[in-house]
Amino acid sequence: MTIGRSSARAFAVFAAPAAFLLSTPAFADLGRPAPWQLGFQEAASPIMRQIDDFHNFLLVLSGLITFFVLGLLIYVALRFNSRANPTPSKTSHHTLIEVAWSVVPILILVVVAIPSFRLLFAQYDFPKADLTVKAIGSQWYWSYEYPDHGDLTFDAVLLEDDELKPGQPRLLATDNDVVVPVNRNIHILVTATDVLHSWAVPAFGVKTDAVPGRIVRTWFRAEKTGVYYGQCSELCGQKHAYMPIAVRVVSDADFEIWLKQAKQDFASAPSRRAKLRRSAELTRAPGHGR
Ligand SMILES: [Cu+2]
Repeated sequence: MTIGRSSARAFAVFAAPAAFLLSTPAFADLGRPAPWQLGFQEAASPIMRQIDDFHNFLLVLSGLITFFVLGLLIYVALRFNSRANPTPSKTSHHTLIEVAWSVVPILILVVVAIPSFRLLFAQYDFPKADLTVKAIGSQWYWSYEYPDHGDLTFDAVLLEDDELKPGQPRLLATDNDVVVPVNRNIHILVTATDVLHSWAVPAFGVKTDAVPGRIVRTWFRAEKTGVYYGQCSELCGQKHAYMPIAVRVVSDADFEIWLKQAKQDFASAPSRRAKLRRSAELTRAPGHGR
């Protein structure tokens, strides 16, 4: 009776956090982290959904293995301690058990490997691009080019606290968002001008290193409109934490409107890159710092 009640309590202690981990945070806004979030951000692309499923599958599998081993340990401790079992058996080999404990882990690894490789191949199975965007990492901002649309190019720089509009998250919002159409295959060509950076947006399941002198490709298809935030995810220096990524997913019609406006705006606006470079030169001028 007491054993039944305590094991039920033990199950509740382990099952409750597991259920919480498995559930997507209902209180989170799409495309951004939430306070006290434990799991991933809500998936907004088919690949991220696959990553979620694989992660949950592994969580359940490793949970079952853990509870099985825990159960064995408890059973052995209770059943075969010196009081319960004063004259131990002298058995030292058991062929069937030895084969079983070699073969079962191999089977478990095969069961893990199959969906793992399926996911890996899906991530590198590029569907035909509807739009290509080039993301260029620099210390400490991202520049974007839209090679399908002439020489459209702009920089995306972190918004300071006093520049934030209501609803914009601190340390994630940028002055210019990367705008892409919803339900389209977007290829992102990622590179860098100075050191290693990494272009990552968790809700899309995308993270790709930006390597100077090399172009690495990744892709996503956003399934819902909204703004999705990410950060540079390769330690790139002093202000690594201050070069966020903001992707605004809009309808096809809104994308066309943005495109027309962006071509005008970014043709005439002074390059933020030039401005930043000038301010960097100022801080290096004699009399400043060292
Ligand atoms: Cu960086």
